[in-house]
Amino acid sequence: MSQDLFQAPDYYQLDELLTEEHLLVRNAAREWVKREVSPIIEEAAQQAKFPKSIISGLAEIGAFGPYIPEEYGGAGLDQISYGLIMQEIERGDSGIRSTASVQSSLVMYPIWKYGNEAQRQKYLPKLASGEFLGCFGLTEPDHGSNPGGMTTNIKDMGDYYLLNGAKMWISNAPFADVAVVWAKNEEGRIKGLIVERGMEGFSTPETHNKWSLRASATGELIFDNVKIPKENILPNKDGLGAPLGCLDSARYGIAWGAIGAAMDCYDTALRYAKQRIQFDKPIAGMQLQQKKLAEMITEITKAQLLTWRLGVLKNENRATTAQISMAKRNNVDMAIHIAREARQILGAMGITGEYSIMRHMMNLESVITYEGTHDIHLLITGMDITGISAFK
Ligand code: TGC
Ligand code: FAD
Repeated sequence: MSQDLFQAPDYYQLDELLTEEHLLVRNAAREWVKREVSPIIEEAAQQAKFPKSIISGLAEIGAFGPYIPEEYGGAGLDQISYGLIMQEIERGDSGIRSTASVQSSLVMYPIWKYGNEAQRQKYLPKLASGEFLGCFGLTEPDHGSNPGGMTTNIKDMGDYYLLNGAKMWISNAPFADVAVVWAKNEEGRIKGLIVERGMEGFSTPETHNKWSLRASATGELIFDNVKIPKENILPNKDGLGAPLGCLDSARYGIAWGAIGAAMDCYDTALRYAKQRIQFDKPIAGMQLQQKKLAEMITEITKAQLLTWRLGVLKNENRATTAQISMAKRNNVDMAIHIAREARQILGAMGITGEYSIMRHMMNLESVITYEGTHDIHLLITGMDITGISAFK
C-alpha cells in the first residue's frame, strides 16, 4: 500500500465535543494504526492471514476491553472512548476491528456481566493483555438471523455438562484460546459457557476462500461430546437476551468503526481527485466528482453526529437496542456506499492494493451482514416504532 497520508475529516468541528481523555485515546489509536497497521495490512489481507504481531499493540492502546474496569485489566474508559478506538482501528481495517470487537464486547463483556468473580479473575486480565484471544459462538449453519432456533445443546451429566453441536462463521475461531458459546440446556433455555482450547472433542476448522475480511480469521466451532466443567457456565444471565445483550455492545462499536472505514475512503479519494489530471485539470474540479465527494462528507458528518449522541446515551445507560441498530445499519450502509463511490473516483487504480478502498469495500460486505444483517436492523427499527414484529 502507498504511504499512509490519512487526515481525518472533521467538517463540523466535532472534536470540540470530545474531552481531553477522548482526544488522547483517539490520537494514540490513530498514531498506532498509522505506525503498525497500515504498513502491513495490505499484505496480510492479500495473503488471507491474521497479523498476530499486532495483538500486543491492540492491548496497549486499550482495544481489548476499553470499558472493562481496570481491576480486571481493562482500560476503564467510557463508551465514547471505546467508540473512538473502534473508529480508528477500522480506519485501518475492519478485520482488525473485528478482532478487537469480539475480544471486548463478545468475550470479555459476557464474562464480566454474566460471569462470577472466579471467572472474571481467571479470564479477563489475560484477555485484556492479549495473552488469551477469545471468540463468540452464536451463529449455526442453520440458524443465522434466528439464533433462538439454535440446536447446539448441553446435557447435565452430574459432575459436568456434555456439549454437542456446531457453530459457523466465527471470527477468531481458528486460534482462539477460549470461546464463549451459547447452547440450549435440556429445558431449551439458552446458557452461556466458556469452552477452552484443548478440551477433548472441541475443534475449530478455518473457513477459507473469503473475499472479505481476509485479514481476520474465521472458522467453525465443532463440539463432539465435549465435557464442560460446571464452573465454566456463566451463571448470572441466560435466555436469548444474554447473547443479544453482548451484541448491543458490539454493534455500538461497529457503528463507530464503520465511520473509520468511510473516513479513510473519503480522504483517499479526495487526495487522489486533487492530484489526478484528466482533460487538463484535476478531476476534483469536475462537477460529477465533486458531487460524490460532497455527498460523502455530508454522510460522514451525519453519521458522526448520530454516533456521538448515541455514545452520550450509552454513557448514561440510556441507549436502546433499537437506537444501536439504527446507528449500526445507517453507518455501515453509509460506509459501503462511500467505498463504492470512492473506488470509482480512483478509476482503475481503485481496484489495486496500492490503495485501501477496495479492501474496505470488500470488508464492509461482511460488516453489513454480521452482528445482524441490514434487513434485520431495519426490522428492529420497524418493530420499535410500530410495536409489531415482522420477523416471523
Ligand atoms: P425476541 O423474542 O425479540 O427476544 C428474545 C429475548 O431477548 C430479549 N432481547 C434482548 N435482550 C437484551 N438485548 C437485546 N438487544 C435484546 N433483544 C431482545 C427479549 O426481550 C426477549 O427476552 P425474554 O426475556 O422475553 O425472553 O427474539 P427473536 O427470536 O424474535 O429474535 C430477534 C432478533 C431477530 C432481533 C434477534 O434474534 C437478532 O438480533 N438476530 C440477529 C442475529 C445476530 O445479530 N447475530 C450476530 C452473531 S455474532 C456476530 O455476528 C459477530 S461478528 C463479530 C465481528 O467479527 O465483529
Ligand atoms: P441468514 O440469516 O440466512 O439471512 C440470509 C438473508 O435473509 C439475509 O439477507 C437476511 O437479511 C434475510 N433474512 C433473514 N431473516 C429475515 C427476516 N425475518 N425477514 C427478512 N429478511 C430476512 N457469528 C457469530 O456468532 N460469531 C462470530 O464471531 C461471527 N463472525 C462472523 C464473521 C464473518 C466474516 C461473517 C460473514 C459472519 C460472522 N458471523 C458470526 C455470522 C453472522 O452473524 C451471520 O452471518 C448473520 O447473523 C446472518 O446470518 P446468515 O449468514 O445465516 O444469514
